[in-house]
Amino acid sequence: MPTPVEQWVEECAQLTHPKNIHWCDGSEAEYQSMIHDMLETGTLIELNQKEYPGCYLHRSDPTDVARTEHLTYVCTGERQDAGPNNNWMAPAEAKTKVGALFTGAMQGRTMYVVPYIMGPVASPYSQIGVEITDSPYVAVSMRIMTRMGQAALDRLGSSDNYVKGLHGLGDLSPERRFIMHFPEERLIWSVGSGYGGNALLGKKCFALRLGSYMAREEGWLAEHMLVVGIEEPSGRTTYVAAAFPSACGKTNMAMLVPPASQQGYKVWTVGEDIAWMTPGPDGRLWAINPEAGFFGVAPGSNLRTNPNVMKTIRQNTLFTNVGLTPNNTPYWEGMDGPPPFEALDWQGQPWTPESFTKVAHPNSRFTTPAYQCPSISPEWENPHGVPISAILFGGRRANLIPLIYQSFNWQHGVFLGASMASETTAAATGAVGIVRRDPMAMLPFCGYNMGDYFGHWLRLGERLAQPPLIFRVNWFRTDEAGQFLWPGFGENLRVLRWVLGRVHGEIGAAETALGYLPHPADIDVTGLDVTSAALQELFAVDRDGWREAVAGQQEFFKQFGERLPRAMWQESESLAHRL
Ligand code: O2Y
Ligand code: MN
Repeated sequence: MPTPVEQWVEECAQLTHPKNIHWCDGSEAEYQSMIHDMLETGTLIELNQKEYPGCYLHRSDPTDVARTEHLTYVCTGERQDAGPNNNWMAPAEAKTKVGALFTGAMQGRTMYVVPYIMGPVASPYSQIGVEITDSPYVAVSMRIMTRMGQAALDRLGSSDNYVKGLHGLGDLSPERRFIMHFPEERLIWSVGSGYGGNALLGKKCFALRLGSYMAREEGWLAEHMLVVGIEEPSGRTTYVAAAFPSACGKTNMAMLVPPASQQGYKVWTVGEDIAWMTPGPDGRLWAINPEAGFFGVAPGSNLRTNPNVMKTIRQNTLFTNVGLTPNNTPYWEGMDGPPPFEALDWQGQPWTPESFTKVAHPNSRFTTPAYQCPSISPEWENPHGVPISAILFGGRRANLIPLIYQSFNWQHGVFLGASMASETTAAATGAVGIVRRDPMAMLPFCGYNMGDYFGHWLRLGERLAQPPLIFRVNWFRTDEAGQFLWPGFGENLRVLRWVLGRVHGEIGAAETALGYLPHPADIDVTGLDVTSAALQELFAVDRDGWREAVAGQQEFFKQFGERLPRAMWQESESLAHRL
């Protein structure tokens, strides 16, 4: 009698007609054999094994270089359940449309069956997925990013409780590319892309879109958040989760290196992109990192911005769409040292520093095992997770939003997350400085109506006897000349110390219209080039600017109609009243 997963694999094979089927066991021998095959076909290029042992370069199709939100759908029975935050298609229509693209699509190719666990192998909070793919690059990437192979099959046994993901490269044409989520069936169909979030289905598709849907049904949170443990000189470690949209320094904060002035502090990385958080029996919120690797953006990474990541990626790493030096080492804009005199760009074309093109694609990536990170937390695989004492909601805002402030309570904190917005950077969109609403950094990743999502956050808070404190942060305030008012990077630890002081009831605050703001004297700026005038500005409340902002927030909220919890509207009204 076939198990449910064997039955589903057979159905997918009937649809896609692969030449053969390979069930991945996740072993080192299997990984090496797949790497060997990809070197033969040119899918991978071997990098300098002396300098980058176990590292390879992959070049994707030039039209397939990033997640494609306009081709990403949530296919619920009712359109309203996907909400205005998602593209929607009726499940039957989606199955017909995309089923046609899968029909016979794996002819002459190997179908890889990739069983995987999201979360530590033995954690009660972990979940199982199976991705079927015709891309060996996706299969080996999944081995880095998840706990992949036999352990997942052993845990699954004959159960039907897993997320199904069918992925096919198709012809890689954006015209025939679709990333479809069927949350009511715990099913993902992705065709026409071999890149990142579109193809590594455990990451954004499962851990966030389906994850958020499952989390609402089951009473937990699937969030686009890093998690760090901050150890103080006393030895006390406090865990903090933080949500930031793209290009706000999330990876850098997850691997923050305390500057020399902050001796005795240590930041431990639990996760750098996604957190699954569940109320524990003790009334605290417990977080696991569902991933086992980092799929980080390469350009801008260097020993100054993120020394930990630079050490992590020196071995066993797949690089995608970076440049290649004559010494067969990876190269990207912003890497340490002078640029090479000549190189190959991300498409394999000759490049010199005089070229007017980029050597690496702005969204070029490294896929690297988390355990290699020098700052990885000793608790990162604790099956019970880590207890979260504070949640930060951040964004990139040149004006208005103070460096940090604390919400009055959980409900007000949910409002701070729901009203989050961030300015775009050139790397992300080509347009600079446009304010985009991105509640809790989840706009592209919430797998259901965001009005209901805010309601789920509110209800979950009621179950927490010791809820985390919630803060809003903004490392990116500038003066009239466009100069940053705050140095950022490792110096952000000085701001995080205020968070720790609040968590442990050791530091005061000023009650303002926005929330609790630090007394400027409570932020240690010793040795920094931050004047007291700059500090005043970082904590000023621009009442006119805020009145305008509230009107913008309310416009955004209105699109959720009846699905918006009344409490969110009341919070915006209360803020308007206080201003
Ligand atoms: O473009 C992609 O496919 C990757 S996007 C990504 C990758 C790692 C972590 N976060 C993100 C994101 O868009 O938030
Ligand atoms: Mn992300």
